[in-house]
Amino acid sequence: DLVPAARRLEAGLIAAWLPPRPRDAHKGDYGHALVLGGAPGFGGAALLAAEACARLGAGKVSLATAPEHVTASLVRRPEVMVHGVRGAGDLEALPERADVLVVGPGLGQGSWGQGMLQAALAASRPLVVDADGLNLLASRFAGHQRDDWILTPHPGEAARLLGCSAGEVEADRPAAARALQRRYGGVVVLKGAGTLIAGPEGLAVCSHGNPGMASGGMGDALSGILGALLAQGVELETAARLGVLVHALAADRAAREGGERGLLAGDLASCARILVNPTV
Ligand code: NPW
Ligand code: AMP
Ligand code: MG
Repeated sequence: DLVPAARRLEAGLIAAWLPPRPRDAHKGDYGHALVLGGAPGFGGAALLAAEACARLGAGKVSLATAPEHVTASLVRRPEVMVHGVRGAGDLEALPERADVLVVGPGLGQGSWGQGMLQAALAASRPLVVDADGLNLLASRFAGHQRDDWILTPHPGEAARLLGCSAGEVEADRPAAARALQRRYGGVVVLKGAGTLIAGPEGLAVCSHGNPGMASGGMGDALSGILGALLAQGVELETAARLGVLVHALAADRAAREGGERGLLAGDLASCARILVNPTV
């Protein structure tokens, strides 16, 4: 057992952790998630997050991204409400109108990304913080601690958040995950083979997933999945555990269909959808 005392995440947990959908449900019952990201050059990251979020059952999904990404995003995913924002001022009340915010995929660390993160932090909504959102929490936005966020660092981001090297993170992943959770609060997902989830209830480990996931955009899809589960009212730590499990099992399903090599983040959402509909 590589990680003693950690809860192992297995497929049987999915059905138990998903809220049922009553016959008379409407989209307002499943929350409104807002994805903030996609600085110039990184539009795909935010779109992958928004798409995964929609596929995992959020009632409504909005995307706030750089104006140059609006047309392409709408062509790919017309179900998403896409807002082109030149800066945080263009957001107006969008963050407050959402139930959950996903901030970071393709955010960049320049003034655009900083303004978006500032607005997200100020909105008093549960957050999923990933990618450049984490890099900013490790630099210009240092010192934040919250109990209503999920942070999703890969080992490189974890190292920045802890002020150590990625090698040190990898040398004792459970210790790094626990240290991140103590320092930043909320729930921390330390990604990579054998993803760890550290939260108030302790440590969980996911040994599913495969090396096909070592490709650009995979983490961005995870952040959208987590946002969708929070939007549907799943409790923070359960959402983190469930989202990691569904993301990894979706990648395993996609790899069985087409192989690991060349697996794309965009392939995950349709497989993840099947997993959150256990009767299909
Ligand atoms: P190395 O060099 O491999 O040894 P960054 P990013 C390390 C966006 N994207 N184990 C790695 O180490 C993201 O959303 C946009 C050990 C390197 O030092 C972000 O906003 C896409 N080390 C932005 O790009 C698709 C590991 O971390 C560093 C590790 C930058 O994100 C791609 C690399 O991390 C991308 O998602 C591991 N398992 N994993 C799009 N289509 O728009 C990573 N490292 O510098 O934070 O860069 O992760 O690419
Ligand atoms: P990111 O680096 O942010 O794009 O995130 C990559 C995602 O793919 C994370 O969820 C990782 O846990 C997952 N991943 C990457 N490589 C592997 C691997 N070899 N085995 C299992 N999962 C992986
Ligand atoms: Mg990433």
